[in-house]
Amino acid sequence: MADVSKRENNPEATEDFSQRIKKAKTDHEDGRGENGEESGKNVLSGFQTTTVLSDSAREKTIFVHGKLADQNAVVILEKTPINEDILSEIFKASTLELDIRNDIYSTYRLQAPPHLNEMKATLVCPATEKHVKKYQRQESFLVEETADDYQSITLPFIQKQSFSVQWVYNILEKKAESERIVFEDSDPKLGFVLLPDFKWDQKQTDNLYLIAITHQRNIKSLRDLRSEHLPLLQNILQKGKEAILQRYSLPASKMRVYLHYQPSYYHLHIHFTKLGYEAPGCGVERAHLLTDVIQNLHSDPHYYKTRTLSFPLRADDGLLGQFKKAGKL
Ligand code: DD3
Repeated sequence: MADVSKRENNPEATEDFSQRIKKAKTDHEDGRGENGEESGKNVLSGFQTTTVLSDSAREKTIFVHGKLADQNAVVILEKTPINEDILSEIFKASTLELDIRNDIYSTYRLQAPPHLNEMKATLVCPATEKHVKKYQRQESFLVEETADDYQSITLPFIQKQSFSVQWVYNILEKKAESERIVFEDSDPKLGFVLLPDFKWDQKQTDNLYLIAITHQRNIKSLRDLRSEHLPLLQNILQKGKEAILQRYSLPASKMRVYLHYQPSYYHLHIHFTKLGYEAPGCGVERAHLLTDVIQNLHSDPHYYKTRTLSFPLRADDGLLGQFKKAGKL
């Protein structure tokens, strides 16, 4: 397994690239947050649980709704994968209690030293009703959205909602996460910022997850893509793959590069996840491979304007309500 914290100085790296990678990935290595002033302080100590929204034994996650200083908050706790690089230290420095011994088989309760036993915690505060709903376990329904449905149902819904993408603008303007940027092409038309998604702890490449966010702010989703965007999409595919190879030694043949439809935020972004990691939303009902998108736009400049697109919606999603109201379900 590649140790993502050990970066080789590749003399072949482009000038632009080598300039950008120097500072990244220094946070998280000591288990502290990126806000220096928050290091060591437990902002979650006052968290009062209201309900468990969902949990998964398989994914080792729990989504909790609660209150933090009188504000609504959502906390996500996740046990992170075990990294090969810390194995020898785990074997050496842990305490072990025998659980079961039977023939050649035995099980133990192992307590690893605290620094090898981290969990990832994500806090949304203040959380809106939408955040709370998003993590509630929900049944999904597949919707088939025609071009007309998009114009008459989906587009008005998106515009009325005005989902905040302030966090995206913060990234593009270097007001947040600037030290996490893996690669940037700052061209206003073709440019993008590539950085690790929130979901990735960057401890190991097994669950590698990066997002490319476009500098162009007027492309809401896959639906808005036309052949005029081909240079942008080609650029993201090409330079994104190169940057991930340089930084994480992961070749394109190990990567899934795709868009979500519907996306969770309406500012064009591309997902890069490691093949073999079943990232949430990488299934056929939501993911569109970037290579397919590029080909489809090559054969029909208005492919995504005119096609019927299928996607899943959760039971409590307002958009599902709109489709029902229009008699489409
Ligand atoms: C989000 C979709 C949005 C909860 C959670 C995530 N990657 C982000 C803010 C900064 C980010 C992301 C909304 C929000 Cl856990 C509610 O995602 C983000 N920064 N996906 C990065 N790097």
